[in-house]
Amino acid sequence: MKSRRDFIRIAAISSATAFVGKILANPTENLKFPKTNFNAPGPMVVSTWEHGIEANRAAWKILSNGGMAIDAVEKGVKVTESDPLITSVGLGGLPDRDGKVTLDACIMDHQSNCGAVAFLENIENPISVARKVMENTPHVMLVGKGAQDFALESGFKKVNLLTENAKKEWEAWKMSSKYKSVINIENHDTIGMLAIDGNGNLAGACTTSGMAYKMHGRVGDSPIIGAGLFVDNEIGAACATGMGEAVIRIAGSSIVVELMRQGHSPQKACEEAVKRIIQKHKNLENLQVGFLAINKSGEVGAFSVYEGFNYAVTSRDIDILKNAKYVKKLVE
Ligand code: SD4
Repeated sequence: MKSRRDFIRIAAISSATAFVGKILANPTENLKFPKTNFNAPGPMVVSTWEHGIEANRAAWKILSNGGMAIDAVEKGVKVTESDPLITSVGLGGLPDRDGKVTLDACIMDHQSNCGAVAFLENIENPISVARKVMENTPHVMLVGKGAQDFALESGFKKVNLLTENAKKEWEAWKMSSKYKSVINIENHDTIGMLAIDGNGNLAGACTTSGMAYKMHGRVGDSPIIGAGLFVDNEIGAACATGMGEAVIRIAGSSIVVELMRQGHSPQKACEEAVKRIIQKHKNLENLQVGFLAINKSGEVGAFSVYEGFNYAVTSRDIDILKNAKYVKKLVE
């Protein structure tokens, strides 16, 4: 059976075009970019998968008004977290094999400040909790009950994240699964978002409900700084999507940034990291991983093991969904 992503096209989105049209109609309206002492490329935001289109628009509102990259990425991915129809992030995410929705997220700014939460239940916007960990605690990561207690103390409300739709899917999965966690190409779609603001500063955010039907307590790469996300304001930023275990094994996003530091373009850096994943795994069945990266000049790169990975790019000039290049074709 063909997956929906087999058909995903490289396309300018028509409503997106309308949006860009609005921006281009008066490109400097509301733009208050402070002067910079280097050649900043102008604000832009990139993010993983189709849900990145909507998320980018929320981020772009901030960037195009002279806001900071860190605010843009938080605001952007919250859109995806709060959308009950997206079954791989936040509210509406598919649960673990015990029927519990557990969320992972992290955020990183241009000064290498970072915060993360993992195995967090009943909180709709884990990215904002991660930001509070970054700003209001001496730590980088809080997990499980501790993360939830911190969220509640910080004013977040408890919500039921398991929607009727996700519950139905989980119940159907239970009928055939034998309680076995299996990663496949369809059951995960993290949002990773990277932004450059008008000051030329970078930030990133990554948030997910993780692999569907995972073991209770399992944490993937997405909340791990250096694996699911890495930002180095001197060089660039990268994020990962796909099988978290494989990404962690190669310290994925930090490797992409290091490859850029050594002079590779974002595209080449993503390709090298994917190659490394392929080298480290004998069995590539269902092992989808995709990387997305930007550098300080605003160049973008993306690459995945299998076809089907796509990403959204928004700047003053474009607002599009692109297909990433890949190593392997999906077979029917
Ligand atoms: C995880 N990397 O939990 C996440 C899932 C994901 O696109 O990225 N999906 O392993």
